[in-house]
Amino acid sequence: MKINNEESFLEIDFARDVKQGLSKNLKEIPCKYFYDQKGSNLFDLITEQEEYYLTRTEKQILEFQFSELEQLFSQIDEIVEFGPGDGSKAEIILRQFLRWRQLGFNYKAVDISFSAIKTSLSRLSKFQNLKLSYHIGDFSSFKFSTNHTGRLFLFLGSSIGNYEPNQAVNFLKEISLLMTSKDLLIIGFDKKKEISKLIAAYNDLAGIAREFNFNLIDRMNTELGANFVKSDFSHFGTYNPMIGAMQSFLVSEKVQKIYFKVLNESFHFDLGEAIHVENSFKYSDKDILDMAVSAGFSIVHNLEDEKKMFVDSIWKV
Ligand code: AVJ
Repeated sequence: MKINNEESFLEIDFARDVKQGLSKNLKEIPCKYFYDQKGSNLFDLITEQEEYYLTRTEKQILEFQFSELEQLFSQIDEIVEFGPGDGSKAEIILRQFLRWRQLGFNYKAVDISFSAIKTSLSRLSKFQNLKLSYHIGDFSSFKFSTNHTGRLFLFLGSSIGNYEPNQAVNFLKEISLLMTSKDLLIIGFDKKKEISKLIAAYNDLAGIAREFNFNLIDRMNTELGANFVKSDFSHFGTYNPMIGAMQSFLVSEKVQKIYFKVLNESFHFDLGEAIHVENSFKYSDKDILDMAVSAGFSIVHNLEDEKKMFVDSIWKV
């Protein structure tokens, strides 16, 4: 496997961000810290749970609705994917591209998680005419170069849902400024739907979502020398209809102090006090249109499943 690493650097500081987040009145830790090797594997496991309909639904959309779009994608010779996960969605798209024409493509994976980059690129290394590269960092630290025509940006899985709406618009604006009329963006949105379906997706019976959240505790214990006892915290995943987002929390089950060796600092937790660890925003058709317009895009085409659970929206500048 030939992989060019042009510009990878890590612009993340777990210790600094945990210290800042736990010092707040309402404690929080940025959700990007879920994704170390173990967290990335746990996320892949979440996507296989019956209750977590998102990934399965999006793959069906890509598998069955992409084939009519040959004309639309005829210019594309480079794909940049934010958050490739295990690479299986890129694989579906690339197979379709290669059915249309046997050109050499470039594919670049951008992710916070080196583990996700390795998994996705090794999956895609079976494609012979594909030049692979990657960039490690959070999406906002990715520096775009403009010297390409016919680029397809992929931002699938409703990863956009982790951003506050105005942050999401800012990030998408940055992408739009670097796109030409020959470029396209495919962005995945999880739709607003029956609340019980949403709650179930983030509270699977096998407890994988819970384990995924608790991996943050493991990371703080091992990397920051914290003394969390996992049984003294619980996982709480709930839907907030006022903002239209699933929200995940780690909740302290008792009054306690947690000491962090690396920070040489303790943080007090009251009984029932929470650390907010994730938002996963959900979208109506109007939310999607508004976001596209605010970020300087227009919608070319919406691909959706029959039950309208999920949308892959194709945008141009
Ligand atoms: C990877 C951000 C799309 O929000 O649904 C899954 C992450 N968190 N279960 C999501 C996640 C808990 C996921 N995204």
